[in-house]
Amino acid sequence: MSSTRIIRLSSRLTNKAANRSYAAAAINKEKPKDAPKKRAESTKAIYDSPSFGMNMFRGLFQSSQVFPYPVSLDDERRETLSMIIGPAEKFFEEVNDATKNDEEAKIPKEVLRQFGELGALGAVVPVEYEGAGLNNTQMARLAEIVGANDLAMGVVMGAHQSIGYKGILLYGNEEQKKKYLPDLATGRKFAAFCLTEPSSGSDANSIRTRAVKSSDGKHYVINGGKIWISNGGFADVFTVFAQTQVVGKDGVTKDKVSAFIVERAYGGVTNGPPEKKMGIKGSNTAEVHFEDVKVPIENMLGEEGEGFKVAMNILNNGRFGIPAACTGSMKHCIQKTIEHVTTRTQFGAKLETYGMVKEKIAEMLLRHYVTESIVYMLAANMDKGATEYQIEAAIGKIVGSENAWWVCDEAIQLHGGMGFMKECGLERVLRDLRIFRIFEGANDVMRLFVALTGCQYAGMHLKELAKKVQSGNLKLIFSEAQKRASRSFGMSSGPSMSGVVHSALTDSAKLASISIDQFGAAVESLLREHGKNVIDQQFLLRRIADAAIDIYSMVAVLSRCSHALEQNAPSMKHEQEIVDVFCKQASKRVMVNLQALKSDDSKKEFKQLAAMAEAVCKNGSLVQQHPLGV
Ligand code: MYA
Repeated sequence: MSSTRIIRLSSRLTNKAANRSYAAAAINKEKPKDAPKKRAESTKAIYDSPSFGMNMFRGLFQSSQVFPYPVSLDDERRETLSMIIGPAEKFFEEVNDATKNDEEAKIPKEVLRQFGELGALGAVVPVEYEGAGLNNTQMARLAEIVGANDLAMGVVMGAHQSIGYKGILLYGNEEQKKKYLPDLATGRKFAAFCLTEPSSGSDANSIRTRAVKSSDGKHYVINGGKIWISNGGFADVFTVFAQTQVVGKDGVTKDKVSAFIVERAYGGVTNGPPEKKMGIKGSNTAEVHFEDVKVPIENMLGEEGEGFKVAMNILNNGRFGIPAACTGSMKHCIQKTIEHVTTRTQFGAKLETYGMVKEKIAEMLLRHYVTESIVYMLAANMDKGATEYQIEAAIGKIVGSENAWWVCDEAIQLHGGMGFMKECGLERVLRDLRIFRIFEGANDVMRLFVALTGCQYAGMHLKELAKKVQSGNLKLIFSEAQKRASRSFGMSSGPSMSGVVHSALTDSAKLASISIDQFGAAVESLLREHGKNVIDQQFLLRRIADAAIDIYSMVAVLSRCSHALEQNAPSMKHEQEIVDVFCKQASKRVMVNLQALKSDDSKKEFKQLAAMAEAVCKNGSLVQQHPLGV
């Protein structure tokens, strides 16, 4: 995280003037549709987020976005979706050849054209701009099909619409939408998202590409280079982020990122050759260079100097596509595994009969169920107008990409030698999946983002609590003292989920409740112990993030399974078993992670780990002597 973030965060955690809303509210400028009431008693009101993810950092169970399980499909949308699923699956069976795309490292134009005819390149673009008019839930289902068949195609699709022209949808004015969306939504033109630079990967704010306003004020001149741009070799329209000189309220001129719509046709836009990659080879990845590119002033996207927030919000908004595609990919791997273990005989019995095989298959099912539950919860919340889902989207990205990697890896393992052969098809999926833990926000950085965003929010509320306690609010003092006392005597059962979770899941819900409560307490003591320095405690932040991921996952599956039980779904018993086991496992992991935050043993271990890493970095290579001495 950048030093500006450290300063900002520390001031929020410690300064008197720290009472302000956080990221998403600031990004969206207008009050979010789901914004809850501000606290009346405070003059500088603290913001109460509607997000479950934010509130778990306070040990609270904010249920509005998670219970009942949100589904955003009316009859009409359900029907449209079933009309899309068939042709999309047929397209992958009959038109697209994922193996050939991988071998030839390209997807033929004609195949992309036919993909566009399905509406898949303008999925969430309103019909008035020639898009398919799907909502995020429908789009997620489509992404699932794409992910099950060809992740490289998913990347072309995602780079084009989830991020490439998403800025025009989210921030474009009417003129910009009318001018660009119809061609992009139909695939007559392609888009790319140009953020990353040689010196700026995870640290997205540090880009060097520069846009200078012309003296007549009619255009900007852009110079700079971007790397690893998906669709960069053939895109016609680029969302480009560049530093601009902005005069602040204090009259001081500063570099701030702005976003622009840039057409290749302007001239001065060139690209490098396609990158040679480990996976997603069918997709095109290339450098894109901008040399004295004259961009009309009306092509600025959003406000001048607000480009970083534009970029972050595009990424937040598009992120659910990753777990959606990964869900499909996992389904494909599980399907292949089932076919294999039910037909392959070894040591005189079918593989499916062995305990170790059963355990691996069951784990695959848990990971798939969790990811799928998060994807559709997230997509439905976005459809319902939620604007605060950045923690949930980051968690979805981490969970989807890591679970899919694990599932595919174990699918290969269960296939034995066959899995390692090209012919089986799983090695391509594994190669394709590897990048999903890296791009659109590396999972390590996403973990820090989850932990710090949540801590920042909890920190603001803690400060307010302290103020109220100091002012002698007796009722509050009493209830807080009671809460802390029952926690310290191990008597707290956490926020109740009864009434929202189905009664058949009561035991699992209790585990989730206790986890939320203990998590809130752990975040509080972490903030009290480290204050602003929590930002430097990455060993601890990682464990906070992992606990947060498990807690959100538990709540997502509890909600989905409650929905299935209420509907008397034929699969409800099976789902209940998944949830029972998952919550047992996840809550144990939460406790282990929280324990590690405070135990002296862990502190010692973290110090040792840091020392080891520092030693090899200082040495420039491994430190230990070879066992043979030569
Ligand atoms: S595209 C490139 C992807 N790159 C990244 O994702 C970059 C990752 N880095 C970051 O996200 C940021 O730099 C981090 C913060 C998080 C590290 N939501 O001082 P700050 C606010 C809302 O912390 P930094 C690619 O890979 C923050 O609160 N707000 O900033 C293509 C603060 O607000 P305020 C956020 O330390 C792959 C301000 O911004 C967020 O510099 C192709 C400054 O924050 C956020 N997330 O960095 C994929 N972050 O000023 C193809 C920060 O109000 C698609 N803030 O205090 C594949 C899809 C496949 C399937 C699809 C099928 C359809």
